[in-house]
Amino acid sequence: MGNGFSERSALPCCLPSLQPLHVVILGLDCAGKTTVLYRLRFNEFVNTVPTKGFNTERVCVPLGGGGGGGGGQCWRRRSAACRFWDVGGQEKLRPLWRSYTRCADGLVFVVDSLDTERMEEARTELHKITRLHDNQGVPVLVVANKQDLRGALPLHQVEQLLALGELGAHTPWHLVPACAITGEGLLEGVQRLHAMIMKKRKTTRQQKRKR
Ligand code: G3D
Ligand code: MG
Repeated sequence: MGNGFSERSALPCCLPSLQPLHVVILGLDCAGKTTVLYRLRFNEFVNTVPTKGFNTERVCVPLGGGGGGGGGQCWRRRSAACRFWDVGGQEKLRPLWRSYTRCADGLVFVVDSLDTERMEEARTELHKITRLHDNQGVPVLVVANKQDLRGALPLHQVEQLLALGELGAHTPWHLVPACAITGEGLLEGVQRLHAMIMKKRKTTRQQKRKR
């Protein structure tokens, strides 16, 4: 089932004046980052071309709460405004990632679950970006994309190959299986990312109060 959010993006709880969360979508080239972005924004598959710079979209993410999550609209449904930045993943563009993640509330790291050859490269980039001083503690949603394809690695193998357990206690993460073509897994994933961001904000506030 597709899980796009555009239909709900006109909800009154997503007022334009609210500061949207700053979420950066990273990953190797061809992992499916731009497909993820447009699926989130337009609730449909959009044909992509290789990203030279970046794409950005504001998306209203429904936070559910009404159970089920499908079906008709609920005008009281909570939602969160997010500005997603999709940054080119080619090797020569990766040094630019850090300038997009500097003020990030959350990261989405997309991997091609079929591309076993480049899993190690993906792991290196993921660990490099999360270790940067500015990104310490920033929650990460890892999207194991292209699960619709035969031969896609199962979740536990993606977790192992990306060494997610070594991200460190300071980096909250969540791994979700997904298909950006249909949107499967994306809503659940982004909702988990939102929950991690809110949890982190709460603990930061509590720590500040204690000081
Ligand atoms: P990128 O932005 O990370 O570089 P893109 O990647 O979003 O441009 O996607 C790269 C290719 O992967 C595209 O195909 C796109 O349609 C495909 N793709 C993205 N997500 C999925 C998915 O979940 N399943 C499948 N089967 N394909 C996916 P082309 O053919 O245009 O190169
Ligand atoms: Mg792209």
